[in-house]
Amino acid sequence: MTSPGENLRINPDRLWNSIHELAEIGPGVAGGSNRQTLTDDDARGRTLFKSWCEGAGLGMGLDQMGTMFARREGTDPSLDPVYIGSHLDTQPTGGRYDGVLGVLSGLEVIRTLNDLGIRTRRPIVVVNWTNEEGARFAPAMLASGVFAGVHTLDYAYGRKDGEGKSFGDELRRIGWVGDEPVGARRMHAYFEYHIEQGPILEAEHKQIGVVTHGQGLWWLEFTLTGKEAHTGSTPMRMRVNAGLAMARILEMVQEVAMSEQPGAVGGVGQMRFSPNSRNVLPGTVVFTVDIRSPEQKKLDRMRARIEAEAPKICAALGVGCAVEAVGHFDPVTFDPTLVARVRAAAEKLGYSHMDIISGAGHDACWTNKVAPSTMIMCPCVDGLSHNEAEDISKDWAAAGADVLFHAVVETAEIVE
Ligand code: HGY
Ligand code: MN
Ligand code: MN
Repeated sequence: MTSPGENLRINPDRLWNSIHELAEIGPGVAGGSNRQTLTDDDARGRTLFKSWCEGAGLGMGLDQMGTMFARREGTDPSLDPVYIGSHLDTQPTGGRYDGVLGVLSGLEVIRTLNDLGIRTRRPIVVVNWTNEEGARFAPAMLASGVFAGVHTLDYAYGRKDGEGKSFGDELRRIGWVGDEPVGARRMHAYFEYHIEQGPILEAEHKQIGVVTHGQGLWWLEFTLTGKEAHTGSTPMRMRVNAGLAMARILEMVQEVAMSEQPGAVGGVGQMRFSPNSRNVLPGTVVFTVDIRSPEQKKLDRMRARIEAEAPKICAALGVGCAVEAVGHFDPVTFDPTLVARVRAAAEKLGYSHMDIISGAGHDACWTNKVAPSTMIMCPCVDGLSHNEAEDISKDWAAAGADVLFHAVVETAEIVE
């Protein structure tokens, strides 16, 4: 298999400029991004990405979940393509690089191949997966989950946001529903390049993360039922306090995660009080517990303990307790052959690297169920992500994109 010469590199300025041009669409309030899935800003970002892909000579496919597939032909169109993907949707207070770096680095690989006039046997496809974040519509990685056969299309279309709008209606509203059946495509290999979203690579002074595994995850949505009452005139002994129950459950989740160290995390990022009035004890409290571990046994043990303890906490306060798993994937082992190819590319290019486990979930966690998949990571400043202050350097961005270029082109097989 011919490898691209080690002198071949992507164009860092073009990649960097594309990232920051896209960041103008759906800007946050503090320099980051708020381009939530299926919003008008998401639609505008899709349109810009499509225009760039067409400018690079790519044909655009669109499936029924709105996932975008930009294809560069190979010399043998009968061969299964090599895919490069990630996501363009962001958190409400997200950074400029989460997801975007991977999709636009995929486009940069194509642009560089075009510049160099390199042809590959296999087609190469760049993917923008719909709703990776799961911020507006749970669960995360929804479109790649349907693609991998984990969720049905009906389930996905029925997911609702905090205002009761459904995924299907919103996808139709922004005009990005495709005809292509979801999951019909066959992938020879899938690569995802992403910021680490954690502190390890920066602390270890490594430019490249060779991702061997991904943490598993449970999202447990609790609905606690208390009694709405006046916060001033209701005696403490008469209260049915769902807010207090939530606080005690959060404390218990912290204790469960700490008891499983190292290699376990647990916390809550979202909660809703109803009626959410400052002088009314909540009748209902809804919140999602997010627990993760690279070890299946730890992950399952944490879930079991939390689901056993929470009802006891609620019962002691007379609070009703219901729980629903609204997101899950098992710990992931990425394809060893592709992992080795990423590591070899980093070595060939002279970039410092280390093996790493992905702390965050990614679409690669689902594609890994249907095709050989792996990931590449670059450091991020202070390990910060899902925060508008998320930051990386251009050099970090470019190094990972170079490794992506070499690993993908080698897998797609250069035609002399
Ligand atoms: O939740 C995650 O790990 C990803 O950011 N969707
Ligand atoms: Mn992401
Ligand atoms: Mn994210």
